[in-house]
Amino acid sequence: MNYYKIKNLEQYIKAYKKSVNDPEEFWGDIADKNFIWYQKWDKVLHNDMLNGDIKWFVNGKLNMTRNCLDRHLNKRGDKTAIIFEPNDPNEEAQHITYKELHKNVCKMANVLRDNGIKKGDRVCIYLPMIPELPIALLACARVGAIHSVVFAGFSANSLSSRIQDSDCKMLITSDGGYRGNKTIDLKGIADDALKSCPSIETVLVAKRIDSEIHMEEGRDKWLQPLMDDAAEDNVSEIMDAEDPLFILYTSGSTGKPKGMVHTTAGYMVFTAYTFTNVFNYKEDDIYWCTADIGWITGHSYIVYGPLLNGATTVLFEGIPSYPDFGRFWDVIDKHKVTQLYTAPTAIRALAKENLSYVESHDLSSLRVLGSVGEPINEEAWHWYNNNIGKQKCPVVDTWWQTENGGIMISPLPFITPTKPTYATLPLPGIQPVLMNSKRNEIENHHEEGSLCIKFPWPGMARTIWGNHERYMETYFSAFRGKYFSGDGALKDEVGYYRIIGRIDDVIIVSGHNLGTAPIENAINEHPAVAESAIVGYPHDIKGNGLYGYITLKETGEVRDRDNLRREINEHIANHIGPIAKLDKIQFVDALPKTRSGKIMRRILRKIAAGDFDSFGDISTLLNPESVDEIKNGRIA
Ligand code: 7RM
Repeated sequence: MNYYKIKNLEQYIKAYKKSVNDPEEFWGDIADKNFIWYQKWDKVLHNDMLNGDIKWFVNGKLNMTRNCLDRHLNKRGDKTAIIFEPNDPNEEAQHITYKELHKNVCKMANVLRDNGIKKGDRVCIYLPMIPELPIALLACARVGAIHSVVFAGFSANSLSSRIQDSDCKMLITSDGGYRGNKTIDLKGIADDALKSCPSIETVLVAKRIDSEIHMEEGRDKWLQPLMDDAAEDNVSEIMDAEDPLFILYTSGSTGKPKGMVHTTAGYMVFTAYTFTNVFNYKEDDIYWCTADIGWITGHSYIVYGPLLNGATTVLFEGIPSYPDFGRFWDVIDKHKVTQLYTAPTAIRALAKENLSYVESHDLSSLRVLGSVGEPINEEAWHWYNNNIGKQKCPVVDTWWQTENGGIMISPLPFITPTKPTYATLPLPGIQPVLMNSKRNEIENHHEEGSLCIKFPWPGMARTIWGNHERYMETYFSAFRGKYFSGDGALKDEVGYYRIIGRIDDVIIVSGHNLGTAPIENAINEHPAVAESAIVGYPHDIKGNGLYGYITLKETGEVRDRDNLRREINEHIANHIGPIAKLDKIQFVDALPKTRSGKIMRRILRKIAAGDFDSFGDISTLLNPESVDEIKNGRIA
């Protein structure tokens, strides 16, 4: 293990060059030296970006769980694989060793087989952050079933449409879940969803909150008794390198969610490689990623990446604000966490609170800090660096997407420099390129363009479940032969990447293409502005008008709203051009955001258009109450 660890700048440069000059040898070598295979591949890469037909480790045979578990048993059998930190700090944490995890995964794999699950079947997993969740993922991988995890904050509607889209045969859920001082009725929501999911034959129910729930005769089974009775021996299924490992749904800018399909070998190699390098992983580390396994970050950097490396990974059931805003710092102190990987939205929320929440805990175990999910603003970066890392822990601003499988652009701690608001350099194997609107590669420094990747990498999603055309259309049609990320970025004078934000949110105003991100960035430069979101709305003359939702900084100073509107528009006119001036500006208390901190533009677009009927699913919002406030204050 760890033949693939980059130890210094020279090695990074060497690895990067090799990965570009001879990608097959580069990845083939990593795959060969760090994993166990039933059978090696015939060819490292089948590369047809024009048709979106990518295969890695062609004809290789393996099982993911043998790489995550079995092979660690000799050396690390008694090492903790998972530290489960419950929602309630007074409930004892669980330390699950590699041996125990292996045993439980084998048992659950047998339960799945006994309940009719075979290689290739889809299993939906709708669980809170409890040990059964990673065990369920791994049990699926062991028997060759394709898992589709649906975040336990999603509504019945979202759950059922995801189950339907991939024809899941089984659902694994729980009686409920804890979230701060609330409980969530997961089984009730699942029952609702299943009214329109005829493909589901069996529901396995884990017990977490001991609530009274309905058990459907002939369909629903308690998981624990089945686990108790299950055999401990399980022979893992032999999987092809390109057999799907999982489907994970990600929202598109329009239409229904896309079921991104990740396959076995490439995803394994890529998550393991990026984990060890981006987090400067060492054998005795206690690594904590605060994401939910319901998102890609949790799949890749709570479960697969860490376990492939034989690491100890923290599974946190709770939220940052419970029982108080010191919970993260308490968990770090308690378990002596060495790496913290979290999102800017959490950092900003915690930075607002009194510093005494931080200062009352010993954070000296920390070595590396990570950020993911959205651009991290300079203020939040410095707060994180100064108060959490005490300027001793490199802050890795990691750029990547559900579609990518793993981290694409990021500093490497202690090896390459960090720079606030920059994700900096591509990892070896990743070939980013910035494209301008004429579809040419941008050579100039500080010129914004579309962030594309011009060569395949092992972790890339291979298709959208049941809809390869949409995959082609979304990712491979804007720039011929290149993967288009949908993000805008620029490069500084030394080649560091700065991610600006989504650019697929383009609005055509009087025939001009306007990206919302650059306008928002301009608005945010106004000293009174905290955050902004721009959407288009139907306009008689211009085709589309621009509607801005703006939150203001809490300075206590009362400002004349009309004056502010004038100043903001003047600023936009100066920075982008008069064409980008906003037609309507609504000051709001908060923007509707998903739990990973992304603004839900879909809702803002509807409100701007005066269409209050169908907001679609707002159950994934962090702050659903913001919607009514915005609706009531709409500018007609
Ligand atoms: C991992 C994840 C993907 C989108 C992506 C970006 C944004 C993520 C960063 C970032 C700036 C970052 N997957 N994004 N990380 N923007 N800097 N470090 O979040 O599929 O849920 O989202 O998130 O816009 O396209 S995701």
